[in-house]
Amino acid sequence: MTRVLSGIQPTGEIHLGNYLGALRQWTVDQHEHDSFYCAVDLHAVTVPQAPEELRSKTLETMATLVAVGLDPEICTLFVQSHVPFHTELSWLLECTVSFGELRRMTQFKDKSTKQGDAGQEQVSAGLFTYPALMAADILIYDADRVPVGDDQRQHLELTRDIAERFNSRYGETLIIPSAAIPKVAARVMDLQEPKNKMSKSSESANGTIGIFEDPTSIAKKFKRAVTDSSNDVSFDFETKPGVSNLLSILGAATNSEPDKLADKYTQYGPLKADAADAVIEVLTPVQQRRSELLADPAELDRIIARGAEKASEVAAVTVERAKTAMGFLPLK
Ligand code: ATP
Ligand code: LTN
Repeated sequence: MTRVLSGIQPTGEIHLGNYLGALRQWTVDQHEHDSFYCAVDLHAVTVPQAPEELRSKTLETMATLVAVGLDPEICTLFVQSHVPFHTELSWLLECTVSFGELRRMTQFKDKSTKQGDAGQEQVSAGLFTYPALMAADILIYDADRVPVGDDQRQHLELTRDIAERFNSRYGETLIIPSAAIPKVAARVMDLQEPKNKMSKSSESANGTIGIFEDPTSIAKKFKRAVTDSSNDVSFDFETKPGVSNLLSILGAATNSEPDKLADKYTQYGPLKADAADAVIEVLTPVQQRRSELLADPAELDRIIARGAEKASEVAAVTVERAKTAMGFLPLK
């Protein structure tokens, strides 16, 4: 059976981009493949996090994963730091990937440049080696398929390169994974700055739709969404990024093709209203489920503990295999 692994950072508010680009694919995959999904708290601390906030966000993220429809009886849901084998494999992979490869990662370039010239020297070494830990997350479960949004394409390519290099140095040990990127809404853009991706760490509150936002606020944000100068409705991200983003969101929420939807509209107003309605319809049941879940914290604790146990059983075996291949002395 195909193995699936993916992760989400327990930081900020989970937004519509996370949902349409990643989480929705996870809920489908769980029924077709042996699936592992985690809150990647070790990735979150590559930038400073307040301890209390990290704890509460990690719990909330796990509640959200269940609320979007991931069933802990069908897939394995866990918190990354509960499975310490990830960091062990990560070190082996840090010694397999090169400095030059890590330096070329656009996510590192973007996040370190955001700190400004003086700040760049101060970014954590963890932010730089982040892709080796991500490769470990994937390779440790022998994952064949990794459902992610388009922004993770480059990290997936690097994961494949790392695995291939490891195998050619030490013999066939790791499975080479593929990225599974959705056809529609793989990169949901900010509603206010449609040239930037909707992001948890964005400062544009009006451009980001939280998946637990109330319907009135969602409708207001769509109404105010930045569109483009000419008035026609067509699907072309180059020349009409704002309108194309709305068409993609509507397409993803209603399972239709954005370019065909464009033919139905002659004005921006009705397109904005329909996109808002479709998003509210998709998110309402998710919002209801999360409220029920947060009312029963013991159940969530049980899910998290069971997930750590199931994930550790698989991860322990892969780390041993990798260590043996590299020549580490077995403990007898
Ligand atoms: P940040 O921007 O602060 O790094 P993020 O919003 O990218 O955070 P992550 O936890 O890093 O959130 O991503 C979780 C998943 O959501 C990943 O698979 C990622 O590719 C996907 N994703 C994130 N943003 C978008 C987006 N705007 N459109 C589609 N998919 C997205
Ligand atoms: N780097 C990803 C989060 C992430 C991930 C993973 C995704 C960490 N480990 C393993 C898929 C598989 C991000 O920033 N969205």
